Amino acid sequence: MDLSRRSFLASSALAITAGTVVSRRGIAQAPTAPAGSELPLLVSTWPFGKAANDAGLKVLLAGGSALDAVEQGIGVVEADAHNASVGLGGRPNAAGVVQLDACIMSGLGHRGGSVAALEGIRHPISVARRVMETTPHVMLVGEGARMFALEEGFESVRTDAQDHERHAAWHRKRAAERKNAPAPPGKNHDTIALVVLGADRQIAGGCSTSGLGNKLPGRVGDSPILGSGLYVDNEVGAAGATGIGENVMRYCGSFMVVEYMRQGLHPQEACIETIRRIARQDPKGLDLSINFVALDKQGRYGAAGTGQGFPYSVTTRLSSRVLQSPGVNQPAGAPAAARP
Ligand code: SD4
Repeated sequence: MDLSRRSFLASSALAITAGTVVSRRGIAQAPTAPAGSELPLLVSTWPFGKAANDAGLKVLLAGGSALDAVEQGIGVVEADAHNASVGLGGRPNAAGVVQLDACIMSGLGHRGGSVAALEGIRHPISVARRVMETTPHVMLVGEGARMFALEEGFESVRTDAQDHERHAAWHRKRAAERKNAPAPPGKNHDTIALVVLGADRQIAGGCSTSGLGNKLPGRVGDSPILGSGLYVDNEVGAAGATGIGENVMRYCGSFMVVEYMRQGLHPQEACIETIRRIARQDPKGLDLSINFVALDKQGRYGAAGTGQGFPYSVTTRLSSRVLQSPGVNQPAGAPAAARP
């Protein structure tokens, strides 16, 4: 850690928001750990993560594993036709095709599986689990991932005729763009990253997204990359990311959060310190649009995002809530803003 714990806390300049406890000294305090009796603990990105948490909790209470909870919880969000950033209802790429990224990790055995740029399959998280459990590989991409899914019995939900028309439209658009400036990637992008600590203290996590809207065909973000969009370490904890993948994957963001927890930081402090470290080095500073959630083996949890932070969902045996993360909105070392 390049900042001592004390100087880190003293120099933290955080947006103080609902769900963040504020001490008398005005310093944002990390959420307290649920007591052991409140386990399992499920933490996920965004308010729509709550539906995943609630489904995952049911799986765990019925005797399922943390890994089952991750797969089935994320499956609920992937199946939600109204979700415009996860699953087949998600945002298409610049060619008008929805290409999905997902990964899953099991702390038990330190196993991982991943798929990227997968087309026409409803549950990429389940395909990722199948890659992990039935192949000697970790990651399959594009047409190979799709062929694997079909061989494994996943239903195809795309039509070649639709794809052909979309590609033709894309070529027409590209030709027009070459004369003008290329279209920027879409701004609207929200990924489900879900990390789970079972009552048996086993940890698992998963991540699923349609990625940035209007991305170039074949672009892969952070979400299916182990260590970037998700990382699970059964000795320490787990972390997941959402936001602009390019700003996470250049730094192995989720791995970094877990490593800060390994050094003793609370999950929330680990998320904050990761963002601050990236911002110190990155030419964009804090203009990164990145967010992390994390939990540790002791059942503590937290989250942080750039700017004003972001909403995330926390579920235990006793409650299921949407909280607001602190926002890291000033570079390290800047004078603290006036606090309430
Ligand atoms: C990506 N990280 O593909 C994903 C998108 C996302 O919130 O998380 N948006 O870059």
